Amino acid sequence: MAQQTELTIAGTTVRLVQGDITKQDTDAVVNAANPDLAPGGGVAGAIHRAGGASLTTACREIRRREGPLATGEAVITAGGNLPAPWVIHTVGPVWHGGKGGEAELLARCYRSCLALACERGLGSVTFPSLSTGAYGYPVELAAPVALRAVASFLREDSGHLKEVRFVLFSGRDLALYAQALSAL
Ligand code: AR6
Repeated sequence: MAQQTELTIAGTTVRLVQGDITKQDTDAVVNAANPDLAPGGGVAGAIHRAGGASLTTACREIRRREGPLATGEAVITAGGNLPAPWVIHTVGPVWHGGKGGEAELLARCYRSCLALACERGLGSVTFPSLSTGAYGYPVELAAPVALRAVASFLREDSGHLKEVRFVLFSGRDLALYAQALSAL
């Protein structure tokens, strides 16, 4: 069966691609951050490496001023050397088996990032698959939560957003997100 990788919701195209978050040319890319906004591994490591020292310094400054970032919240910095001019940093929930409100917290991450993007008048944003790496959230459970959160946000108020992109690292993850997109 052909995979569905695109859907337009209230004038915004939701698009799924396979690739690397640091190569995306949308107005913003989203970082799967830790509460300290430190480089770390996975998406965060890659974004800090590609963004360069100015990105890491901006994160350190926010951490110093505002303390640790709470799960589900989002902050924005310039993108440094990344193709995307902005990076929206959010902290996904750590998976503890699903009874600790993980789904609601994960949905809140997507909403916080989109709200910030709209507040800044951005036209496009790329998400990675938040929480499904080091934080252990099963991707087959995270994909429908992520896509439903984005869809319900866009149906309420999509601001200037023309595109919300998801970049999936593996073909398996892409297929699971495509399945969830088809089910919307
Ligand atoms: N581009 C796109 N997707 C990627 C990339 C990349 N360059 N690298 C990894 N992925 P993770 P989390 C995928 O661990 O679970 C960090 O150390 C990866 O395969 O980056 O939210 C932070 O500092 C997985 O599917 O994020 C935090 O401590 C997904 O992106 C913690 O990990 C998310 O994996 C956050 O964990």
